[in-house]
Amino acid sequence: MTDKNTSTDFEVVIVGAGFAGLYMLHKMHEAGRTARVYEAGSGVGGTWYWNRYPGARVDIQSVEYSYSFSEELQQEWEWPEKYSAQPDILKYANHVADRFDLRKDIQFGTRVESAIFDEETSSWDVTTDQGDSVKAQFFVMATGCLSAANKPDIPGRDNFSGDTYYTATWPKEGVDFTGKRVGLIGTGSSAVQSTPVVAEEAESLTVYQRTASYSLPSNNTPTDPEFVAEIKANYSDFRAANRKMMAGTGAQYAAMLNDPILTYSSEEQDRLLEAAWDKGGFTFASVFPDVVTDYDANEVAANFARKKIAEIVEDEATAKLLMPDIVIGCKRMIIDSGYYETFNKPNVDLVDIKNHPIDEITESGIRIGDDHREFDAIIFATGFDAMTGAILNVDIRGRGGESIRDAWHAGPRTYLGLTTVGFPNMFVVTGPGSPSVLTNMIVSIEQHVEWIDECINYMDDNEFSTIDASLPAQDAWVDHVNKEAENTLRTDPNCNSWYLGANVEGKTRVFMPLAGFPAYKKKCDEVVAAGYEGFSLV
Ligand code: N01
Repeated sequence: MTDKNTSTDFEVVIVGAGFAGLYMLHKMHEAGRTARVYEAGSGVGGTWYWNRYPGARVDIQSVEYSYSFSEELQQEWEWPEKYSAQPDILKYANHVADRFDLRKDIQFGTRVESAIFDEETSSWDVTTDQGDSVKAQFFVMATGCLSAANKPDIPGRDNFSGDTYYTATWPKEGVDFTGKRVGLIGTGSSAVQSTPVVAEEAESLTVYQRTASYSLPSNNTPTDPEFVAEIKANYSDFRAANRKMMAGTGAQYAAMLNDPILTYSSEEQDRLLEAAWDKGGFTFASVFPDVVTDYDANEVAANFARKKIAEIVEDEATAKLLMPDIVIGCKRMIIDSGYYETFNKPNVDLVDIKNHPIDEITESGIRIGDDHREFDAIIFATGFDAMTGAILNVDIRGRGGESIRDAWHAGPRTYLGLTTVGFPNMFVVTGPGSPSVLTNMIVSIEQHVEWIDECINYMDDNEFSTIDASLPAQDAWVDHVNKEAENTLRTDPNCNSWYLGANVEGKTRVFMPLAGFPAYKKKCDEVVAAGYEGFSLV
């Protein structure tokens, strides 16, 4: 099929059918454009398609972690729980795909292998592992920030004769750990969510911890019908209020935002932190504005969290090991359902590997020095090559055949987190240099998709065929993102977060997202109002 206007096969090729790809496709349908989505999985849902590990659930309440673009959709959909579990979120993604008739333009089971910019025609030549070779004027990477699994090369990894699982690519049919001895590597969100569920089933569970994490109780509940009715009565106001928040979420708790923590007496600090802890979820993380900017303030909140661990975990030595020694909030906070309590179970054990990494994975288990433990299954909850991994996994070449891998060799460089110089007509949804993972992802996805859609319409209306960011604009933007990061404790040298790429061996250490949704959105709107300032349009 050849598009009638541009002699390309499609006006837009979109990579990924997660929440970003689905909405991008919907906007293209609304605008009457020809579009094709390529999706490696056999279904929609992106992160919620792949991350089917036991206990997977969202950490932002579902009335917020859902699309706002359709009033009918947000009115009709019912979430069973405050923080929905992965199967319910996947159900929602499938509902959206059907309701907006999206499947007809999604090719499943297809991984995009390369995208080469053709300077003659100002379009992209895209190839896939299924033998497709198509041309499109616009190329949109909707590949998600946390989609390329990090599979650390621990010696002997492939020698294990038992079952090996990665939380980021969990088997569709599920796994039954009943009667099994399980080793679990990692203590990030995926590990913290799966630990209590695996511990319920398994004969024994041994958790290998390199860095202790701060985890907050979700206090998840079944949906409160009164609360939801109240929101649905004024859903657009509720969404608008959240968009005004730094992270695009949490307006409901804005009243709890207080003065700097250090201005309170220690009794008051305790009382306020206790109240935030009891409310559950990210309330605790956002209750004081200075916790992510001031070391002394941070230590107050961190000590409170450590005290909570000591209260919950009965074995003193285990409690001590579980107490994090890093800045609170420098890594993404975790929301759990009974994580620390799990270490009170007789079949659960914690092995600290901070000072002595795993020596090898053997045929039958994991060895650290003389300590060899045998397992029937090993779970790698080892996270992702975040923000850039999925982009760099595709062989993308822009002007002059320049590879994006070369362009980003010292860390990602973007203008607005949406585009990168030398790669015209290519957009990244929630790319590095945008608020993305520091926000409710759906809020950021909607804002990016709408910006891209508006940009393409503008190009059409004004008969532009090519858009590219300018180098000075991009350089200034990268400087801005770096400066903003330096103003927080998230770049603390002792904190090896995936925000910094520090969880992946050999990856350049650079803070990739940009905090502050409202200011970012304002900037994007100003760029448009000024006739796409910082871009060259041809
Ligand atoms: O990954 P992580 P994740 N040897 O990178 C350890 C989102 N998410 O999948 O901290 C031993 O946080 C690593 O140790 P260290 C959310 O944004 C959301 O858990 O690097 N250990 C760490 O403990 C989250 O932040 C939800 O020292 C090794 C763990 O593996 C993001 O995804 C649920 C190792 C990886 O933790 C990533 O979370 C799940 C090695 N060689 C995920 N390599 C929600 O709640 C790594 N580790 C919505």
